[in-house]
Amino acid sequence: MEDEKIDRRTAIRKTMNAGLAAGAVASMPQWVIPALAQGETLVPFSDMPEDFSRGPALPGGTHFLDTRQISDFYTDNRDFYVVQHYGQPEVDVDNYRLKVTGLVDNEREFSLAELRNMSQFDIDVGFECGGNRSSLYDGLIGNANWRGVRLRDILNAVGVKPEGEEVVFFGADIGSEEIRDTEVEQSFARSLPVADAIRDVNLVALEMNGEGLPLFHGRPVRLVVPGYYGVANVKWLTQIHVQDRRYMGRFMGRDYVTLKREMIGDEERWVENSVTKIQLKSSIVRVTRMGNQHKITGFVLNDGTPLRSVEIKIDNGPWQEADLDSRATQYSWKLFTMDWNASSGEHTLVSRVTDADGNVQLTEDQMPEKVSRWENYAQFPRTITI
Ligand SMILES: Nc1nc2c(c(=O)[nH]1)N[C@H]1C(S)=C(S)[C@@H](COP(=O)(O)O)O[C@H]1N2
Ligand SMILES: [Mo]
Repeated sequence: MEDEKIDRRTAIRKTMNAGLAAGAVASMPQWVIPALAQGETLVPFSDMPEDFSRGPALPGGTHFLDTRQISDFYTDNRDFYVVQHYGQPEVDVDNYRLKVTGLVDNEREFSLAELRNMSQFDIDVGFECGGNRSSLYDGLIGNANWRGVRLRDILNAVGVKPEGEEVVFFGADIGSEEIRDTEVEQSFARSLPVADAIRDVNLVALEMNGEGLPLFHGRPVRLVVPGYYGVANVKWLTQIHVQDRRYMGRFMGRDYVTLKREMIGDEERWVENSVTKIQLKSSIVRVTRMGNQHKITGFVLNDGTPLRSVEIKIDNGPWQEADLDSRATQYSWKLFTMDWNASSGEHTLVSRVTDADGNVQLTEDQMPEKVSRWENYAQFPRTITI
């Protein structure tokens, strides 16, 4: 078991470094985003300060990726973005228990050993914070291989009662919230309707890219809900509770709530929605140069709906189809590239993604009127001087 773990870790590391490994070309997938090749340079965007750098992830802090540096399909665990709202609790791993309570046939607790002994499943999942945005050059983002127990297997092991409607996931982190004039201690928590919770891709994750979950990412256990914004992926998961009504805690009912203007029948109204499924989005993050040849790289995130195309427009030219990374899977991020014979001067580059249902990524002008900071998925034009 330990050996198997190390093998997996090495295998994932190997793919992470594939761009650097000389002899590995034959066994590589058709196309892999390489790290900077010899003689290749990063071309600075002119819409971004040159010294836009970020330090390493630090205890308690927020960390974002410098998206210009994205060069691997899997984000290194030490560089995966970090966001949390009530600090980073150190869960006692030896005495860890995942409690499952509420409208179930058998309330019970799972130790880490018990979780490890259940059937394990792994899946590539990329996500961004619901508050990711162009002023951060989309840095609150990452893509990893997650491994653990299917949430469905845990729910089946306890038996959800027919009157169970909603599954609530509580983290070990606790913060103080003021509601009107009353201070209350609340755990970070999110919920899913039972019908969404039993999707077979939802994971109670124990590992990230072949290693036990790092502290910053929820050690020892976190929820991963593929196709959803980061906020759904409850870190430091300690309790799952089934109830017969909607859960209305801060991160479902008040915060991570998008407020936008919509037509409700024939009335224009301000409407709230919880931040849940990732909206169709693409973004250009990197331009490299090798000799006279330029290459544009970007990412796509969405809710897992298959894609029809990713296109790039340069200045006022036509939309041209980009190449998708062949390692992309349904819920991973999808990196794309396009070769570009750039002329010298100032250029504007923008990407747009279209899904198989015909939804086209919106321009900033087409976005709904929105006053909240969440769900920023408009096309993002970048400027660059060649
Ligand atoms: N327990 C707990 N889980 C949490 C949070 C939190 O504050 N506490 N923040 C959420 C938010 S808003 C995001 S964007 C993701 C970030 O996950 P990461 O730090 O592993 O990238 O974790 C989610 N899970
Ligand atoms: Mo977030």
